[in-house]
Parts: sequence; C-alpha cells; structure tokens
Amino acid sequence: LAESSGITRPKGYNVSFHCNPEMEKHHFGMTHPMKPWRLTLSKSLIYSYGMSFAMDNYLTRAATYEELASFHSTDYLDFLGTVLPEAVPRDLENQNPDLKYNLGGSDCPLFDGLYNYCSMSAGSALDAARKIVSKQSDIAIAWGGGLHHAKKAEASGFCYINDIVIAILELLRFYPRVLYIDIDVHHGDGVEEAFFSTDRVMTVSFHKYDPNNFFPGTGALDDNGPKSEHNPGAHHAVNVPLNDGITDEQYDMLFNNIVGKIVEKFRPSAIALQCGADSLAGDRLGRFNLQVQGHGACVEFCKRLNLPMILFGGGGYTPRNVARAWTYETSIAINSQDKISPILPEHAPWREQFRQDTLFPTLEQILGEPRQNRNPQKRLQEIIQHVTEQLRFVES
Ligand code: ZLS
Ligand code: CA
Ligand code: ZN
Repeated sequence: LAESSGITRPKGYNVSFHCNPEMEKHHFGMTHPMKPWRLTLSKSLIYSYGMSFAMDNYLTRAATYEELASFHSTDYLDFLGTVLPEAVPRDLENQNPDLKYNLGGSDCPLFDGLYNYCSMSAGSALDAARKIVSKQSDIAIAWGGGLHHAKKAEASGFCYINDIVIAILELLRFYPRVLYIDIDVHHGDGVEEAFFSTDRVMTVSFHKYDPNNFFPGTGALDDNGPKSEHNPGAHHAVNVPLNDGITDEQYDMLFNNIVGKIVEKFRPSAIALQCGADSLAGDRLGRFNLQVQGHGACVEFCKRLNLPMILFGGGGYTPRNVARAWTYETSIAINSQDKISPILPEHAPWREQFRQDTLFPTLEQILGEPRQNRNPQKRLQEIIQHVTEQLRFVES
C-alpha cells in the first residue's frame, strides 16, 4: 500500500500517531453532535492512504488518576469516576437537571464508560507529549484529544478532561516555553484559563465570537489575561474573534501574520496545535467557510517553524469533513501532502460516507450556497493591529 501510494517515511524526523479504537466505541447519545465514530472514519481514511507506514503507531493507554490530577481537582475526578449515567438529580419544582460539576446536562451527558473515554483521550495526549519530550517524535498526533473547554473542576462544551492542559504540563517539565494554538471554531477557554498566570505558555485562539449567541461567549480581542501588576501571564492570551463566513484566504493571512509575530516575540520551544475541524465549511455547529486546504495551511505553517509539535483533534461535527481534514493534516505532518491523491482511495471503507470522491470538495459541493462572509478586511486589519500592540508587552 505504502509503495503504491508513493508515501514514504519523512526524511530526518519522526511522526508518531496515538489512538485507541476503544475510544471510538463511546456514544454521547443519539442526537448529540459529538460522534466519537468520526475518529474511526478519519483513521480508516488515513490508513487507506497508506500513511501508517510512514509513522510510529501507538495504541494509547488510559491516563492514570494521578496523571489526570496533574490538572483536575480530585473531588471532580472522584465524582467523574463514580457517577452513574442514570444519577442526574432533578430540581423538584421545575424538573431542570440539578448539575454537579456541570455533568449530566445535554452538552456534557453522562454515558456508559465516560471515565474510560476521558482517560483514553488524556492518555493519547500524554503519550504524544512524552514522545516529544524524549525526542523520539518530532511531531506527535492525537486526533482523539483536543478537548479544550474542560476546567479544573468542571465539564464544559462536550469536554470533561482537558487533555491539552495535561499534555502541556508534561511539555513544561522540559521545555521553557510552549505556544498553544487553537483553530477550533470555538474559543479555547479551558486551556487559556489554565495558563492565565504563567508567562511560560502563550495561548492563541481563532474563533467565532458572539458573546450572546455562540458558545462559550468568551475570547474577545482585548481579553488577554488578567492584567494585575504581579501576573507574569498578563498579555499571554491572544484572542482572534471572527465572524461567520471567513474564507481560506483571509484566515491564512491572519494566521500567518499573527502566529508569525507571536513566534518571533515569544520564541516557543514547542507547539501544541488544536486542529478542531468544526471551523470547516459545512460543519453542523460551525459558521466558517474554511476548506480542507485552508485548515491544513495552518498545520503547514506551524510545521515549517521546525519546532517539536503535538497535533490535537478537537471539535468537528460533520464526520466526512473531519476525516478529510485530519487525513490531509496527517499527510502534511509526514510531508506527503504533494504525494497523496486528491481522489479518495478506491478501497477506503465507508467511501460512500464522503458523498464526493475528493479529499478537497469545493464550497459549492459542501454547501451549495456558501455562507455570507461577515469579516470585512478592515476588521481583520484592526485585529492584527491589536495583537501587534499586545505583543509589545511580551518580553522576548
Ligand atoms: O469546542 O451553546 C451551548 C450551550 C447551550 C445551548 C445548547 N443547549 C443544549 C445547552 C446550553 C448554551 N453549548 C454548545 C457547546 C459547544 C461545544 C463545542 C466543543 C468544541 O468543539 C470542542 C470539542 C453547543 N452548541 C451546540 C450544542 N451545544 C448542541 C447542539 C445539539 C444538541 C443535541 C444534543 C444536545 C441537545 C440536543 C445538543 C447540543
Ligand atoms: Ca479556537
Ligand atoms: Zn469546537
């Protein structure tokens, strides 16, 4: 397979791929938009292209309680580990769920094997971080991770355990500075908050921002970390609030400009890139007009920085497009983006799921009519201006 596709191991560096099929067997519920099955679809496309031959493939273990406790409170973990799906208490008067740690509502339901699911997602992220730290991998991929909303003692937005924070904490044991980049359509609030008071992690999130109508409602341009005099983490949170319909061209211009300037100033020693695929056009929850090429261009830009890097998954609610994006981005990691065929492999399982047989459907194929672009060029320039000024406060 690898030979027929022309895909070979990248020269001079190693890529590792971390996953566990056990994770994909979990269900949030029939109507819930988060479908762990999208991981199965992604992996099967990646394998159909023969990419596993170019990477070190690891079956992820579940993270231990102690590992989860490097970020989460033990009270929260104890509850998460023992609560039963049927246990959601209801308010006697209005019958609304009376939630502990925000668990059991419609966004973060309790389901069979929840603790297992969470510890495996964290396990893959931690394994990825350890491969980077030991220098066995230059790029480590954990598409099952990227659950950026989870807080120290609270579930939020489909996220229960913040695997990203746990992985970054591991990187910080060896690397002086870590840059976290988040291209999920939602604001990476959990990761931002976790590192609010340190100057060793800089976070940057690109997201749809509408404080009243789009989750989680945080991440305004001037939310840059608590600005108290004694907080070394002040100015180390960059937020890029966007509107519906942004295109590849605009997004990549912003991304290259902003991430380029951050890297110049902050000089990270490693990168954690959350590749949430709900920023793609046609996503069930997303609002942007990004195509697989534009989403992937962010990964390509980061790879060219030649820094150790973890690629995380994240959101992504139209499984066929999630699979396309993460497949293309895996090919970028192994430097095979020019070698893979834009036509999906003939033998790919679930080929009919993809509707079109291309890795790069056009906006018309995805949406019929593309979403109206509500990002005037002038606003994008204002954003760049703000970030440029913010970075003056960051010591290099
Ligand atoms: O970044 O908008 C909300 C919160 C609500 C509105 C929805 N109702 C159900 C709960 C209260 C204010 N939540 C968002 C969370 C988005 C999380 C994104 C995660 C990530 O991509 C990283 C993995 C939200 N948006 C859409 C829904 N929830 C949602 C849509 C459809 C359904 C089905 C299941 C449940 C109820 C019906 C649900 C949630
Ligand atoms: Ca984001
Ligand atoms: Zn999202």
